[in-house]
Amino acid sequence: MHRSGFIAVVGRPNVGKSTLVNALVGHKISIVTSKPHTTRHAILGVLTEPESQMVFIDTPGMDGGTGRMMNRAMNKAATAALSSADLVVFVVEAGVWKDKDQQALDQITQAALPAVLVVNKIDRVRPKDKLLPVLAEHAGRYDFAAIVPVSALKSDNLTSLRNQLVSLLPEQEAFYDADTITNRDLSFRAAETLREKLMHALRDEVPYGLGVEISSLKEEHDGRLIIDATIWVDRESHKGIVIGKQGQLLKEAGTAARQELQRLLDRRVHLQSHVKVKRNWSDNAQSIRQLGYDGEL
Ligand SMILES: Nc1nc2c(ncn2[C@@H]2O[C@H](COP(=O)(O)OP(=O)(O)OP(=O)(O)O)[C@@H](O)[C@H]2O)c(=O)[nH]1
Ligand SMILES: [Mg+2]
Repeated sequence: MHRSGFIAVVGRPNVGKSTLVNALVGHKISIVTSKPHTTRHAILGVLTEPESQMVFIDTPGMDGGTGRMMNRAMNKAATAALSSADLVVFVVEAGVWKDKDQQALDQITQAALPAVLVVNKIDRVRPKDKLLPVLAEHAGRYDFAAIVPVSALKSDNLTSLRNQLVSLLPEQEAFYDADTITNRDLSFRAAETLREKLMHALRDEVPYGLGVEISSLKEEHDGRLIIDATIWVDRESHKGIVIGKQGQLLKEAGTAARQELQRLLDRRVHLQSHVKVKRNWSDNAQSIRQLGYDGEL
């Protein structure tokens, strides 16, 4: 008996969806930062086991989708993931319930899909018996197939979650080869890795106005990857901030990205990046497509 299917991982921004997908798949599929609105695309993470294949769809945090075109596209990507899923993993933070959690749940309710509620970040709950009333309260919110407390960060209770998810998938063949872990190519992963390091280093509104485009990616005969990245900022004043004093910030983020890509891809990487002002790119359909959007805008 073989089970497989698509599992949409949804929830409001910053609850730990990407951390969870990475931990379940056992590879870094999606970037993670402490800031909300980190994930901007639907990204597949595939976990293949002898008797199952779980295809997780990591999604941008749902927040109602108003504002700039980029933000609307992010919300559409999350909604679209629901329409192609067999099962939903709805992620919330232990002890927190915000309007945006309710809005995300409203979308799941509309889609009428089987859903597992994952109560994440339980490592922050002390003493542990504080969790019980929290879980009981969630049970009344939807007819969840299961409610599973976890810590994605500490990999706590993930085996139990994985087993419960598999049991809820249809009996069918695998969709992907056993060695496929994501649907995203090298360019996308390189751009995302650099964006993660920049987001870590930057504060205030600067991280949200960043776009990273890979202008060229070449493989040398010796296996080395030569990557050219263009970092978009949407304001002139942000350019200097991204570059940093004597180019320090950009240099450090670039080095961190290069080192991580080398580890991830197990090959030498040469990464060069420069910053370009592209006013209002996040409200421009062509620019958003250039960053890898293939869905409806
Ligand atoms: N303490 C704790 N922190 C966690 C846990 N899971 C995720 N985090 C942290 O929560 C923050 C957000 O994590 P992400 O995985 O980027 O969250 P997300 O839901 O994908 O966020 P968006 O992509 O912005 O919607 C990061 O600082 C993570 O380290 C957890 O189990 N415990
Ligand atoms: Mg994310």
